[in-house]
Amino acid sequence: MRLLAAAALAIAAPAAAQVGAVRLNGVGFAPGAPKRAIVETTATRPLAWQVTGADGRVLLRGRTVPYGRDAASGRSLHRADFSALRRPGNGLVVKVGDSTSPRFAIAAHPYAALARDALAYFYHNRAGTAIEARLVGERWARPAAHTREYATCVSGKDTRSNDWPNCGYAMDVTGGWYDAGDHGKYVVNGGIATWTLLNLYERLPTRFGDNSLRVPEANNGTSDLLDEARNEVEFLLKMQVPEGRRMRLPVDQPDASKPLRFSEVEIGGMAHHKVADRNWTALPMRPDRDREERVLHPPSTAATLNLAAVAAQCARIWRTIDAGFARRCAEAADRAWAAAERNGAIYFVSDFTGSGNYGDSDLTDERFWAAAELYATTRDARYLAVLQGSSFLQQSAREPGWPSVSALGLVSLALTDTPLRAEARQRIIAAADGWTRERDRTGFAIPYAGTRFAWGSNSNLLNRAMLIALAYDWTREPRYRAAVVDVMDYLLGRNPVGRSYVSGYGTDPMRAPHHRFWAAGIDPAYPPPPPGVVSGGPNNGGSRTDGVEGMAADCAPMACWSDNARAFALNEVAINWNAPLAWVAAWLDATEPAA
Ligand code: 9MR
Repeated sequence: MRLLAAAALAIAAPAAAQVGAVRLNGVGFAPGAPKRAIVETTATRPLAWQVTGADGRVLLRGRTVPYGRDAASGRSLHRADFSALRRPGNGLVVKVGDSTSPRFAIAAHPYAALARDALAYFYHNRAGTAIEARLVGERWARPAAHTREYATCVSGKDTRSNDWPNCGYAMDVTGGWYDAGDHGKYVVNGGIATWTLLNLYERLPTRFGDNSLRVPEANNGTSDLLDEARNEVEFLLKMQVPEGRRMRLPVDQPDASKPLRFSEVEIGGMAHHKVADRNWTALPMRPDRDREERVLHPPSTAATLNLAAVAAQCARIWRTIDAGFARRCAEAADRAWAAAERNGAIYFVSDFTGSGNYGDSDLTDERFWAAAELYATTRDARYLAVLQGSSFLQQSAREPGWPSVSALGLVSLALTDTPLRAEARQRIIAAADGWTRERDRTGFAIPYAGTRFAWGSNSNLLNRAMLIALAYDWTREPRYRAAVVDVMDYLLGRNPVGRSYVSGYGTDPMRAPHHRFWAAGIDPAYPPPPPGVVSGGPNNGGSRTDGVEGMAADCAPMACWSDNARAFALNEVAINWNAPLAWVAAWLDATEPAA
């Protein structure tokens, strides 16, 4: 006992070599928010820290709390908690021994600008329309691209030698957003990204009103956030197959590696999985210079259920804003749901080159999500029956992501006035509890305790943060809001790489994303990324990251990242990643605690 107490009391004056980097959020902190730095050090006893102002004056002192070795980052760590410092200031630093953190600020509303910039991502990436200098500035302006996108189905042998028939028609699928660094437009990823923006509107309906964002629709009397989201909803609606069409497709064959058997299916009401270039285009590539043929890929049940879900959400939101559009969405949702019930197992199993795959062999969560949106919008008992029989209502919410969307349905049930509201909230709160407990088991204090950093790992954290934020809304438990701040702290510099993953914000921000137009990292004639764009983040998924310049071959899981424009598996940007960044930044801004 006595020994322990003595050790806890001793504050070592650290030898210089003992203390490595001091990591923190380089944007800074709201006055009333929790404020933490992570110190890389093998010291076993607490170390003295101090926060100093721009003039060198010491504003607060304390001692670190040793954490020990952290598996994900491969570092030994301490934490310094300076939450007690509330007075606004700029140019502050945390010092531990001879190590000094990057500069940061304490100021009200540190996330206001980031939320707007993160939303600007979507206008920048619109297809089919010119990106205007008056809205984005000269360097990011570009001519309209893919302006008359009439596409027919890709046919013939794919890379696995399955022979795909043509669908026999062409459709106008102009518009929407490009997915990511590539110019593909994928319904499943468009689905989750649009849902996230629309959900942000449902959570904060007055936050991004008319004239709040830099979009061409400003001054039309409608929320700019809705204007932006509608651009993609219109595209998703265009991807729906007209009634009466038939096509030969593989039915109930989720295993893409096996040779496929085709049979004739009535596909009216389904959604095509994607439209994209026939071949991968070069990097860089301003989109209007793309000369590849644009091809539709076959309809899939996954895309159809995504369309049903988002169109149902659209019908509910636009009911009082644009009744005609809301009706169009409602009809599309009905038709998509009916088509998915008829064709419940048309998996996306073709494998043509030129675009990402977005295949998914488990569609139970997509069906749950679509039923939840339709129920939240219509209160029709047939959707209730689907929901009540579903395991997703019986277990903690799962981390949302493009292949795993059940939580999106839970959120919509939790935010609308239905008999399932209380139950849905409980499932989200249970998940938030689990993730905040994970947070307590990690050296960098993030709500993910694993050592597998998947493709787009930053978006997984943001999606967790979004659900944890909702748990805070319903409980007002400070630890939930603190965990959301932790995710932003991590993204903006409090990580073992010591960089911010968001362009233009935080500590030494990301500069060279994998993006065909924001390609200054490859060709200086192209622009750098605009501010507010989040990198996919660390990915320790084996061969995908081998040989990436600037990254150690033996990188610790959380450090497998490089600011490298060719490293698409870890430094790409994407609509479904920037959407939760915007959501979380806007939410933090709107729920700022009193100083
Ligand atoms: O985000 C997707 C990730 O979950 C997958 O593991 C990866 C490989 O299939 O694909 C990612 O999505 C990419 C898509 O296929 C094409 N456009 C860029 C997307 C982001 O990298």
